[in-house]
Amino acid sequence: MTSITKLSVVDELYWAEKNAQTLEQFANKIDGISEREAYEIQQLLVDKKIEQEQTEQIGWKLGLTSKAKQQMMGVHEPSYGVLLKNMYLFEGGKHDLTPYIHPKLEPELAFVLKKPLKGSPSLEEVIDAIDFVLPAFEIIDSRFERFKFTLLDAIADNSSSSRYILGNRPIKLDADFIDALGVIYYKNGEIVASTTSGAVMQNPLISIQWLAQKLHERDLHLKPRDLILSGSISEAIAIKPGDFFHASFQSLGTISVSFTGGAAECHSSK
Ligand code: OOG
Ligand code: MG
Repeated sequence: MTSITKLSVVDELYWAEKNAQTLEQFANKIDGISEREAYEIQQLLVDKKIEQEQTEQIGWKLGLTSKAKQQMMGVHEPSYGVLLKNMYLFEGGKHDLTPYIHPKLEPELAFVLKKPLKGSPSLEEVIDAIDFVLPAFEIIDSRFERFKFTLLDAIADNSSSSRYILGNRPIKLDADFIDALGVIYYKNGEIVASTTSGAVMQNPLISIQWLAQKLHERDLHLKPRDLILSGSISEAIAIKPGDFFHASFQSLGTISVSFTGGAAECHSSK
């Protein structure tokens, strides 16, 4: 794939997000794209956003780390994407859905590092590098029609990332319990999922370990103060105007958010 083609894919993805429009899957248009090239497209897209939106990288997100999510999307492997500062939304706030295409909300655990993680770290090294943990929500909003994509499409699309919401009570990591937190996820007061944090690769710390290894393949590494969303603990739930979501994470506390306005429908394709 030439750099010109990569840049035209980046332009399409950027256009789709800015105009809340969907694209056809790239796999139907571009043959033989490798995982490495898909991450190169992701990086070019992130570079464009940082420049155009005057923002900066704050960390990373993992996607497709739970069996529920892999089955939902028909893929067998996780992916990762970049989190930018301007993707942050206030916890407890009411947010307008106008900028989104077909947003979905996921309960996640967020980790903040105090040390770098380079190469292929052991789980002990991952634990030692974590400063604190927070409950979180991620809004994902694929730029592809009907939220249908291949793993490579999703990687190019920065792993469907859109916004993140963080709980306001940072807690020191208790590594013995981080894979066994009961998580109850509610939409408009009704339970939509009741699960445990171990749904994320058996243990969310394993997803951080996986991320460190994958970044190492590209000569990148995790840095102190990086924020990491370790992947959805349950299925992603479609967000509609008027919805109120909250999730409880046992000893980590609860998080809530509500939404107003906006069509939040799948707009027509380019
Ligand atoms: C890819 C991103 C999924 C997660 O936490 O599993 C994700 C997608 O399903 O659109 O963020
Ligand atoms: Mg997610």
